[in-house]
Amino acid sequence: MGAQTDVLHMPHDQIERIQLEGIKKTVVDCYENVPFYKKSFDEAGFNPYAVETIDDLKKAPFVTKQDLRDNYPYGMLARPLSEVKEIHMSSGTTGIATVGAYTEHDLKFWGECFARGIRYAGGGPNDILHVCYGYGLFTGGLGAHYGGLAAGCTVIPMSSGSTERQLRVMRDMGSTIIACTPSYAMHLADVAIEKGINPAQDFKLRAGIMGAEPFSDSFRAELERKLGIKALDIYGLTELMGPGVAIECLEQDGLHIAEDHFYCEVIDPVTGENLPDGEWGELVITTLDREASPVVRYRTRDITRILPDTCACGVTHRRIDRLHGRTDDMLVLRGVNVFPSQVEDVMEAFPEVSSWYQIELTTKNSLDDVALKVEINPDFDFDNIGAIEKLQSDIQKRLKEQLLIKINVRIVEPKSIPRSEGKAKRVIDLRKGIYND
Ligand code: DLL
Repeated sequence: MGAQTDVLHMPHDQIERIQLEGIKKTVVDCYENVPFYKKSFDEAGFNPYAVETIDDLKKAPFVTKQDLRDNYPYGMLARPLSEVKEIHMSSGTTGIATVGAYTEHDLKFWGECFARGIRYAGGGPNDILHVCYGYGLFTGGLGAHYGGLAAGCTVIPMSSGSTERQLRVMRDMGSTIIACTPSYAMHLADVAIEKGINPAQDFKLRAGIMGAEPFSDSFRAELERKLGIKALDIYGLTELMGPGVAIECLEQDGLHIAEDHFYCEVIDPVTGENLPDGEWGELVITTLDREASPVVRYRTRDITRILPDTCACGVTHRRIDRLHGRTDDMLVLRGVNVFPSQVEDVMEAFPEVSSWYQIELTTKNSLDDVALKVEINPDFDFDNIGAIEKLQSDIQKRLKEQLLIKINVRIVEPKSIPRSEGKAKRVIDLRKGIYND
């Protein structure tokens, strides 16, 4: 067993000891080196030198994305710039970026965390990792790249886009593991099939490390079938580290948190109270050994739960459930709360439609108007107007029954919803005149 393997299988009380040490170090580091934390800890009456148990962390105030934005560009750094070797950024709808900075140590453990996903998939030096996450400020491309190197793979740094070239390289080079967003993977599979290729047979792919956006179980099953792979879900975010904060193993029963680097809590998003394991709420994360961008109790807005049982694979690190969406993805439509994933769940019951959909929100007579465009499956006849109309009304009825709101359903032709090379745009909110991302 190598050092990485040991860490993954160590008894949980040993992991907790590492976590307590990491928490103690991080809160003091933040207090002493980041003026924002000095102020916020003092205001909340939180004494970083008095942390004696993991539970003491719960006395620390939360940090939000807005706090990070307010301190753009370098205000949250805990190390001098001379020690920062790489910077990533994400920009949300407001355009103000959040910054994730990395020292050499931070980059090293990032790669090791992503590499765990490759190892969970049974991968290693004999694998060819085809990275088609975007390279650049987005953390997907380089995170997967460092992971591939750390796992000893041969890495093909494709970045996203140029779909036909991706397919050619994948076939010629014999890529075995693919790393990209699930929606782009589906697009790759569909284009391949259209060109008469059967990726499950003609390619050597056997695993995918996919994340950056939510994808339903049925979407995953379709992807696995079309590409002939096991698709493992990977979670991460620019503010914390990029991909690798938590990753699924082959059990596909929740994502193992890299618990030697991150401490996770789940809170009630409204009251901020901690929730017991097993209950759904907002994920809050504290870094344990991040040097350049340490974060204490970061409110991710991502909705999940900590799975209470242990995993059959033998890895002892606790797991979060697959993400259902974000608190800010929640649509409030005529007073009813709806997540796009709930709409997706309803559609799973209709084999006539594909996984490609888009929700469009507009305002009509001062009221929210919700339209759902969903592509017909290429196997079904789009020209049979009677059948299409019946299908539209059946889906509409089911949505009304299950979500209690009226959604105007329109079945559209295959490939009429724009494909994305990165994260899919599932919701277009014309009420605000901007794209939701
Ligand atoms: O999406 C990092 C990443 C790259 C993760 C590649 C996985 C693979 P951001 O662009 O900062 O970073 O977006 C972070 O994306 O807060 C979640 O809302 C969402 N997200 C990330 N991974 C998943 C996932 C990257 N596996 C935001 N399932 C997060 C669902 C995910 N949502």
